[in-house]
Amino acid sequence: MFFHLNKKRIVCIIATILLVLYLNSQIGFGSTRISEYSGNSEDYFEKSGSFYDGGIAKALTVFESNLFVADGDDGIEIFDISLSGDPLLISKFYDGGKAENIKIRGDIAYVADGIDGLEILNISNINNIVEIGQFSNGEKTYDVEISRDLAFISQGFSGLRIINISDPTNPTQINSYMDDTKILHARIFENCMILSENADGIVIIDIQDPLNLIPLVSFSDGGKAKKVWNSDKFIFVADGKDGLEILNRTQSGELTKISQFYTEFLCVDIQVINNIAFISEVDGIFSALDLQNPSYPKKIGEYRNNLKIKSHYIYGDFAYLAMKENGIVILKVDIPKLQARNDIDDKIGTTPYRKISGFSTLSLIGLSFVIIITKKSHLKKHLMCMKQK
Ligand SMILES: [Ca+2]
Ligand SMILES: [Ca+2]
Ligand SMILES: [Ca+2]
Repeated sequence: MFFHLNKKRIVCIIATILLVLYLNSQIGFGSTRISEYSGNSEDYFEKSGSFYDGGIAKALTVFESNLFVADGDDGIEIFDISLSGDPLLISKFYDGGKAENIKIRGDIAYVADGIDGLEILNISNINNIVEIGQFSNGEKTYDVEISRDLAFISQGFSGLRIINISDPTNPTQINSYMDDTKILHARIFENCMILSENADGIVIIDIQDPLNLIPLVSFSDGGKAKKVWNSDKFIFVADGKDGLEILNRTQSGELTKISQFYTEFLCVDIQVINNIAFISEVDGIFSALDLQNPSYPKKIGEYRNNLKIKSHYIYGDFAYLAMKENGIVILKVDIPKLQARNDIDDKIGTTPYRKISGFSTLSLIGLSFVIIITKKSHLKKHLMCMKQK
């Protein structure tokens, strides 16, 4: 040993280690940092309405002045949202299955309907919704994305199916993609598709030629990819316990993670609007993050209600939340005020949630302290030896 351990030094070292461990438990070292966000939810999100009549609200979308909700065992519910206050239920459609997601194109609604597969509904007369086509292969369907004459349906371990919908009365599978992972969600951007593969992260596929799908790149580093979003430069992953991850797609097409925002609960949904990321956490937190510096996302506003959130959809000045067993909640979102808050924060500087992985800064400070103590005692001993000489 290069120094002598006397009682005093041992006590000093133990005290330092304990202090470092305590401070770590407060600030990081494998745990989520306590939020320093001190804003009031009412500052930016004002609850304007809600609705519940059974079912499991899983996904929603807005078309014209109507809100379409994929409501699990209740099928599809349509609300008039042109009036302020609670949404007005104006129509329903259910014929078995479990509505997981819905997309609207013109007069047609495409429903990912669980075991019922893909259902194609004519919604031109909202009071008399009629099923005009269905693709069913006995596999559970979780999500549907539409591009040109094609529907891309996510079927969990049964992969992604590409369905020709040019004749909506006769949807036909033309191709599929499978890679032994659970595909939950798909999002189209440019000529590509990003797949959320749950525990296996995300994969980007070139879909220019739907008959020849080319996997381009994938990214996975733990977590569970539930939903993805993209901007010109970045891909955002709602990654379960890993929170929100922001990936950069380099010139060569590689994906590199540039930042991570740890959430309190599982991060289940993401949508980006005007440099603000809106994220949902499963146990009732809906937040806005400033993305002006994507390497350092900052929380600038949040809404909490302690109910489960499955997904959200921002449209105009409103956020529509699918609250699973609790129906839907509508929030009025003050986006200009959130953006103004961005600018203020840039001046005063705030600290977001941040998980410090591995050895945190404090660990390093503590370690340096221990080294200095030991070095100092070694130095002292060395000087005393020199003196004696
Ligand atoms: Ca319902
Ligand atoms: Ca059905
Ligand atoms: Ca991850």
